[in-house]
Amino acid sequence: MGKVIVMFRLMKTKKTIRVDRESAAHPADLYRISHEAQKLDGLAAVTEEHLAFYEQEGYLAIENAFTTKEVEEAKAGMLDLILGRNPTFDGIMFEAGAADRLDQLTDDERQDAVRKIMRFVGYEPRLAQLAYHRQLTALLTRLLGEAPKMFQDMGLIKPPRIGREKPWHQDKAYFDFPVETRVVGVWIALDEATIHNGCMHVQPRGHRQGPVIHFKRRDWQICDTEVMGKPCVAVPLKPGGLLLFDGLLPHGTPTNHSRERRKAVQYHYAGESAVAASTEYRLSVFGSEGKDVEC
Ligand SMILES: O=C(O)CCC(=O)C(=O)O
Repeated sequence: MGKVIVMFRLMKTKKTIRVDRESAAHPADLYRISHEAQKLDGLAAVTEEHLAFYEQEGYLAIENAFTTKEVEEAKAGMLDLILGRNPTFDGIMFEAGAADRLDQLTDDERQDAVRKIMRFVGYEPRLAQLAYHRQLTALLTRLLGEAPKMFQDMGLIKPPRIGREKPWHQDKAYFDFPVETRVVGVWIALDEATIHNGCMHVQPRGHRQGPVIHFKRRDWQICDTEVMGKPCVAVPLKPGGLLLFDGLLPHGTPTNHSRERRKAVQYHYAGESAVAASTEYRLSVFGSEGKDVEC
């Protein structure tokens, strides 16, 4: 999410926090599903045929990519950051609805007040171990044609009932890379991600149309009318499952109206030789309203 951030100063602690601003509800049929994604079992199951599927469709879903232990450790690491156990870490963005009562929240309530966590890998080895996992690195090397360089790490939380939509977008609209530079997103479920609590939804083959102009509406996003009626694949995943997706693949997640938490982490990788482009270039490709946005 981009400049829809407000700084908020807590009275009690005098600490400045980042809060995501409220946004309107999405149209009810914006995430109407054509079908659910087929999933592989484990990172070792990926064959050349599956890589061809990724090229064609723009995504690949894999259950059991990480063990229960790895997932539990990652969740514990994320919780420590949320609960402020690392005082030097300030990459947390809270939900707007909770901003005025943050210093009164219990630990449980506090984790349900978080919208996202950013740039944590340098602070939390239990989250870094997913990003640099040996088998994942090997798979990314096959997809990128060279060793991967991770350039974005983000924890995405949809708290029960108030977890908001991330509207349809292409991740490359947020990253300053030439459009032809290969970018792979890896979205990892830490809680079970279901159709009811806001799992990923992708537009299969949508990466092949190239860049789509984005607008600042509920977020920095593709217009609803551009997406409506196009094929939509839901990608529910068990904890430890992951979705690989092309940097140009339109995707989004609906509101969490359920009682279930949905925690995920997302890492983005380019090849180690990739060279960044300018923000002016990115805006000329994806639309001029996208200055200073972050996905
Ligand atoms: O996990 C989510 O809700 C959406 C994540 C996403 O698509 C993004 O931040 O780019």
